[in-house]
Amino acid sequence: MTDTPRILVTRKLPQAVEARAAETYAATLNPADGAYGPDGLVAAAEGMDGLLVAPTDRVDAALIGRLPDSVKIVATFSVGYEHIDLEAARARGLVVTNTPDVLTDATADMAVLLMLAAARRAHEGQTLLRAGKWAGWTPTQLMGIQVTGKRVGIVGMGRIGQAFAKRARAFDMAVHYYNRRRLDPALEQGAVYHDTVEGLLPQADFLSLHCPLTAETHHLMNGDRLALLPDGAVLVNTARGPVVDDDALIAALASGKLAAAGLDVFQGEPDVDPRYWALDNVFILPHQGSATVETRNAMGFRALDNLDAFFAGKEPGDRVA
Ligand code: 8YV
Repeated sequence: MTDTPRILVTRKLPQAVEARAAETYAATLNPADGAYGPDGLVAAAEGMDGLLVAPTDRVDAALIGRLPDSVKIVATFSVGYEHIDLEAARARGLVVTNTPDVLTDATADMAVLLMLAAARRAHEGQTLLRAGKWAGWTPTQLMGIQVTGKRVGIVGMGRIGQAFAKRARAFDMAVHYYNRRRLDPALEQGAVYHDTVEGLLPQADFLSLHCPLTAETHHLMNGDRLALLPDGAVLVNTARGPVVDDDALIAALASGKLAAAGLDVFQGEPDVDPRYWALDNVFILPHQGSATVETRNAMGFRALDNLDAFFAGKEPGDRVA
C-alpha cells in the first residue's frame, strides 16, 4: 500500500498511543470518547482501511456484514475478543488481532486486590469511615478471613491465571486449578490440577476466575457449581461478568454460603445488577483490571504493532482471525 493507511480509533486512547497512531496513520480519533453504536461505527468506517476497536464495540456478524469493503483489519484494544465474531470475520477475510501479554500483570494484581479486599471487608471499613461512623478500634470489629495459607482455586490457567498463581504463592496459598489441558510441571509450580471444574471447587477457599467468555464458560459459575464451594468461600472475578450467573451469586452472598466476592466485571456492563448494592460482602470495581498507565499504553502500542505489521504486508503477532 503506498498511501498512508486510514484507521478509525473508536475510543479515546492514552495520549502516547494516539500520538503514535496519528504519526503513523491517517487516523480518525475519538477525543469525545462517546461509544459509536452500530450505525455510527459503520458510517465512521467509511473509507477506512482498519479499525482499532475496544470491547465496547460490538463487532458481530451483522456489523461485519455492513462494514465497507475497504476495512481489512480490526485490531482490538483488549485481550478478550468475545465482542468480535471471529467466524464472520474469517468468512469475510477480515483480520482480527488482540493485545495479549501486556495486561497480564495488571489484571493479576487486580485479582489480588479484589481477593484481599473481599476477604478483609474493605468495603465495610471504607463505608464506616467515610460515613463518619467509626467509633474507634474494638477487638472484634470487622473481622475478616485470613488469606495467607488458604487454598485458592483458579479457573483458567492461561497467562493471567499463572500470574495470579505466582502472587497467591507469595501468600503461602495452596494453588489448585482447572484448565482445559494440564500445564507442564515447570509452569504448574506445584499447583494441583483438576480435570473438571466440579473437582476443583470443593478445594477452593478462594476461587479466582481467569477464563475467557465463551459459549462453554457462560454462566459457568451457576447455583449448582457455587454450591460445591466450601461454605464461606470467597469468589473473585476479573474475567468477564457473564461467566457468573448473577442470580446464583447474589443468592449465595445473601445466604452466607459465600463469605464475600470481589468483582471487577459484570454482566451487561455498565449496568451493574442493583441487587449488588445491598450486599455489604461484595467489593466491586468498574472493570479496572488493566487500568494502569503502563498497561493501557502497552495495550495501545501492541494494537498498533499489529496494525503496523498488517499494513507492512506481514503477519500480525496477535492474530486471532
Ligand atoms: C478491558 C479486558 O476490557 O483486555 C481485556 O480483555 O478485559 C480489559 O483489559 C480493556 O482494557 C478495555 O479496552
